[in-house]
Amino acid sequence: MTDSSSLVHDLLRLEAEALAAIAAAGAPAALEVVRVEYLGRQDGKVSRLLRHLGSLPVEARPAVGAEANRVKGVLQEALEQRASAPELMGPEVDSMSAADLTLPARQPWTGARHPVTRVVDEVCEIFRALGFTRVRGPEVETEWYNFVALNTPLDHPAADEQDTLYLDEGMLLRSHTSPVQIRTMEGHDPPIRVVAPGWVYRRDSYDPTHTPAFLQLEGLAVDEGITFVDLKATLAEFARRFFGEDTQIRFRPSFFPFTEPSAEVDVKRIVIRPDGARVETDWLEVMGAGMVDPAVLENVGYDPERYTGWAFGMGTGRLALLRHQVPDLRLFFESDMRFLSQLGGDSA
Ligand code: 2NM
Repeated sequence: MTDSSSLVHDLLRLEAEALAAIAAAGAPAALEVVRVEYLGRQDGKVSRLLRHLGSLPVEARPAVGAEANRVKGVLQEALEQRASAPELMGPEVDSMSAADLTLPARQPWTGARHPVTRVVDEVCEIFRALGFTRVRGPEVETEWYNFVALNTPLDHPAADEQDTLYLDEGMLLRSHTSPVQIRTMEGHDPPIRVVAPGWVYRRDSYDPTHTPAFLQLEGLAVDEGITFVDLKATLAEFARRFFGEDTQIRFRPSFFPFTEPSAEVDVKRIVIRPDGARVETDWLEVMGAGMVDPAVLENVGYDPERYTGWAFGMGTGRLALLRHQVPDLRLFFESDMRFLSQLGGDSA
């Protein structure tokens, strides 16, 4: 039969031995070896010693068990303390203490408006200064608002299922923001001066110059005595404010069902090259425009003998491409911060 005092004596000897081994461990791996040697569940020295507990008289067991638990607690505590000793914390700590605390702090993350959103806001701001109100309308539309009211018969190619995304029951995803102009004219008498930015949808490819959804921006002015001269002067002023004072515009004849006459509008810009040289760009197409067809005015209940108007429409992603000299519209959809942050921008 084992004697309880000799068991306690052995425990105290193990405790002292283990504490010395812990203090001597010079690396995390060495410390782990010490832990397993003394506190290992199966084969640790403390566990092995306690196997003799069963051969003690029953009344002697609690005191020895309590002493064993105390020793385990002391060793556990000593292991943890040693593990956090600076010389055991590894090379990360060494390089941290060598960190250059005079380096500037990292910039905290700040959000910013998307480059295309910035273009939309800028264009709206230019037109606001010229007396135009920003308006919006639904993205799910009827054939009437998207086509028929705009003098576009449903057998016109634009209304084809090849080009337009149809929903159930005669509803569709608007293919331009012109329905907003129709709704505005229905709800208000002239004078009208509005810009309508918003998402529009087409059955289109996804490539450098096309995306099946894009942020379009259309403008409309209707009043007594409005002429093509007002259209040219307004768009020329817009181009100068958006692209720069030296920007020129030109009109080329075109066709839209809702305007007559109609034009494509090109801009020619002066860009300053990195070496400081001022160079002219080619003529670049930026929008379509024209005098609102009298049939459209009639469809919203205006008297086309009394009122005339003009309208224009542009893809704002294309404007953002020109502004930042980016070659591919898809970059604006792919939310790659490495790209977006290169285009600068404010926090908003
Ligand atoms: C364009 C080009 C030309 C346009 C016409 C109208 C409305 F409603 F007044 F008839 N809204 N937008 C228009 C005219 C749009 O986009 C290329």
